[in-house]
Amino acid sequence: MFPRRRFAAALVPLLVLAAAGCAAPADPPQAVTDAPVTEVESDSVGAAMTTGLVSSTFACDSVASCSGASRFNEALCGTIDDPSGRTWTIPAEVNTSGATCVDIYNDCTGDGDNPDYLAQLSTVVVDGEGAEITATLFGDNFFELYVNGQYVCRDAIGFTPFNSSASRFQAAYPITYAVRLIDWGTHLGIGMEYDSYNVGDGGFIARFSDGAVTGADWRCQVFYAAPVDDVNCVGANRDTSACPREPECVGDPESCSALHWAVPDDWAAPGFDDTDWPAVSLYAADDVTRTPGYANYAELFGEAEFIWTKNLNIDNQVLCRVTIDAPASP
Ligand SMILES: [Ca+2]
Ligand SMILES: [Ca+2]
Repeated sequence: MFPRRRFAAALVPLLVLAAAGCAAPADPPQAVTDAPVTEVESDSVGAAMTTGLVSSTFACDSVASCSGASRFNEALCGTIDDPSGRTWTIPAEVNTSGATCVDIYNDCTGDGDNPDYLAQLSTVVVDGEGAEITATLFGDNFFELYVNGQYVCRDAIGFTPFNSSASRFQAAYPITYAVRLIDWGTHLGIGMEYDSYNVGDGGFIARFSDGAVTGADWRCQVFYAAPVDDVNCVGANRDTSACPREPECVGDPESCSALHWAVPDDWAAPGFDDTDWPAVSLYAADDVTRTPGYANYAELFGEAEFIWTKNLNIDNQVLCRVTIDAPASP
């Protein structure tokens, strides 16, 4: 590490002086005090850390207001630099221009229940010789769906209100599903939401018409976690479950920190090696949401279960994957 070499070099004159029987200078060598700031990075955790709010914000969702009466929170993004100078996009580098999925329920830019959603689906061709599959999806707050490495669609509402979605695509087995999941926030960079600075929770559920569902065979990994006081709460393989849901910094929220891990370019590709990602954690629906976007359509999700990492609260950008070898039902 460069700073360590600088420190070691700075010790050499001291050792020479001591060997010669001379008194060491009263002031520490300048090379120590002007050493560059080290990256706030732990070898064991592998995260970059930032503290406080993003330095700038921008709209990263096409929805700027609701026509309906539901409480609206715009999905904004922002950027923040870590001490090494690397810029991170909060809450994630989402696909801001890709097609949105079809509404099942949307009381913001829609009328609520959309009984015609099946007729409104068009097929995204991922593999021309593949099976045609319809997906039912709900994310708290946001998802992007990739099938065999190809972007298919994204959640139409990034933050709130809560909505539910459908998609249809043609894909060949084995099929790799990859989803980018975000628990959005109001106070970008410190992982909290609303005027109350609540530490919100995430959750995602999906069912596919070939019988595949979100469940125990998926893997999920975190890439943005906040709020935290200290990186040392993070265990092996980015396990943040020992980090307190409300760290001490929530008393002075803008002093809270966030942890960032770089997203691999090929994270959604079928060939990406996710064997090091943790097994998914499953959550009861009541632990995630009771909003009508899910609750009124729970039967559409069949045996699917809500998934996330081990920490539903502070893990705010989560990527999940599964590969389905064959249809689960005829
Ligand atoms: Ca949403
Ligand atoms: Ca959260």
